[in-house]
Amino acid sequence: MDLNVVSLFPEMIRDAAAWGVTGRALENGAVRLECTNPRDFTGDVHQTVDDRPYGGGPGMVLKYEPVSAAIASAREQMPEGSKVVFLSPQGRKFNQEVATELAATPGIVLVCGRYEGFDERLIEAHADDELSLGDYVISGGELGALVVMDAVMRLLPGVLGDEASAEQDSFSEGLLDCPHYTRPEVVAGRQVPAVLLNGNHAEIRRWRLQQALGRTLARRPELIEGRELTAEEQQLLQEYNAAHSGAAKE
Ligand code: 9D3
Repeated sequence: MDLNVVSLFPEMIRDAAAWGVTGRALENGAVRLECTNPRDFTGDVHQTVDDRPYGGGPGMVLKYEPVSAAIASAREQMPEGSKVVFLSPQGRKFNQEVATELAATPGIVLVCGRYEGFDERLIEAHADDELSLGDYVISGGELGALVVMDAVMRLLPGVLGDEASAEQDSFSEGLLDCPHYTRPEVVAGRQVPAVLLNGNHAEIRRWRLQQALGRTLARRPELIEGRELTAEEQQLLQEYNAAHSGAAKE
């Protein structure tokens, strides 16, 4: 896959993407990453990329010409069928389903805002999609682009090992994770749940599914409501609720 990030802070993108799973995807060639800086597409000595908003008010707005020229330049280097995606608080909420859609495209141009935002005509002229991370304020689109890049790259063939790709197909899809433990067996007076030590893998699977269901219903009920439960899952949830009626800490 080809990624091109249009940003006034390309180092932020390159530096963050160099780590972990995304760094490995770039190293092994599964993904090509370019950054395009609108400042390189200005014509004045001051390399002006922003200006005051028409109608007045606080803050500055990203100018049409340099950002449009940066997007056009990025597009030219991208394969046919690539998408131009703006990051902005007005976008549709990014989630795993959107990540899956984007992972099926040959390339993405991610356009990052700064200041108060883009001249609206940039979005009209260029945007195939506009994405937000969620309902909170951050200072620009770069962290949004990095989140989208990470979530999408994880879905590409050959980016994760077998272990993690198997996980994506597992029973727990769409649920919160079960609790995890590692050595030592007792720490700060707290025991690892006995079921995880007994080597009965059928029982361990049931316990993990039960924990995932119970925690999801308690913390994110909307994830359970949009889901058909099997008879086993319903029984596990009833058992869990009977055992956890009340106390958060124990
Ligand atoms: C405090 C400024 N706000 C006035 C109502 C508007 C505003 C403008 C620009 C708020 C944030 C930003 C910069 N944010 C992004 O570019 C951004 C973002 C976000 O703020 N929240 C969630 N997802 C995203 S993706 C890009």
